[in-house]
Amino acid sequence: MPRPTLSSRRAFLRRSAALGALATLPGSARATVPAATYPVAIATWDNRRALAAAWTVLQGRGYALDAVEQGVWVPEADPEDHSVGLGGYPDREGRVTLDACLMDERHRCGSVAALEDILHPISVARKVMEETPHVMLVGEGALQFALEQGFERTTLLTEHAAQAWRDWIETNEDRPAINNERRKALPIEDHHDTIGMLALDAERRLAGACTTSGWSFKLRGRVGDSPIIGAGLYVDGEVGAATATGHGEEMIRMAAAHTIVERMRAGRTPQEACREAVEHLHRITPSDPSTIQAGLLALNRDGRFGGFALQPGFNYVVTLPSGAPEPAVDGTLTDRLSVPGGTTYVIEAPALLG
Ligand code: SD4
Repeated sequence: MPRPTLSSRRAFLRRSAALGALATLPGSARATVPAATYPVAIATWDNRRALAAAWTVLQGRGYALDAVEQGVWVPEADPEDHSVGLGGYPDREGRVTLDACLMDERHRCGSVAALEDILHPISVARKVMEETPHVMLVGEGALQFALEQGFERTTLLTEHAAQAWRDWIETNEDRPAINNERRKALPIEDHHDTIGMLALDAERRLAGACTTSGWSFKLRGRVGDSPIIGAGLYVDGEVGAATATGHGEEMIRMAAAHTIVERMRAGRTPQEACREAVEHLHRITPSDPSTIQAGLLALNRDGRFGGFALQPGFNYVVTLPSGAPEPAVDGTLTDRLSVPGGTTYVIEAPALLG
């Protein structure tokens, strides 16, 4: 793993010195000039290995967009992760279909939905962003584009996932449209394990990525929030970034990630913005709130972050640079790990229906 460069340590010391100087100012002046912390990376759920991969890029003073892309490669390639990429649970026809998008600090974005047979949909989304005038490609067209770009076909349905699908068919003989999710408490190990990752790099550039195999045993053709810019992910380089996990239909109907970023633009902290977005969702949803989950994360351009959920059980991971004070989190800090040049915190988000 690359070590922090001298210049990044100097930059951190400069920021710390500025903070020390502020400590001598009257309280009101201190409150108006918060010190920024960066680089920072944050991801939904306990995706610590993915975050470590992203952190390696950020530690090397790399680009936030590369960090989030390479970070989410980890669960995309992990056959034990049944919500993302290889090993993801299929739709009700037994086909693994992937949704992914990314966005940079200049409103450049790319997305794929209902993509099959490609190991890293996030990288196809990046190619859509970089190589086409479009933002989103879906289904057969997305696959054709990926193959033209040199991506190889990969079988994503593992034996475990195929068995889970066969078991599901046996226990759901009427094959209801969408009913796999638990109806009451939603434990952390529930099927909603989409990875949404946000990063702020050493140059204070923001980026985000979101990738998933979506709702297990979903109707064929169903697309969730994860590849929808503004729903599952949104980045504004001058303000902040947000991402979501949970029942995508809920995030789509309220443009969750965009809502959070706009609230940060209006002056809310990331934590306040996530809470207000969940409260708004709770107010407007036509669904029974006890049957749905929304887990929201935000990161602003100062490196401040927050997370909030509708139901208890949503956790997330964040890595801050060495020397940054331990974050005062709204929620429960459940674990703390040293990583090269930083510390990763595992946080259980507060929930509206706690
Ligand atoms: C979706 N939001 O497809 C995704 C699912 C999810 O963890 O978050 N899974 O609706």
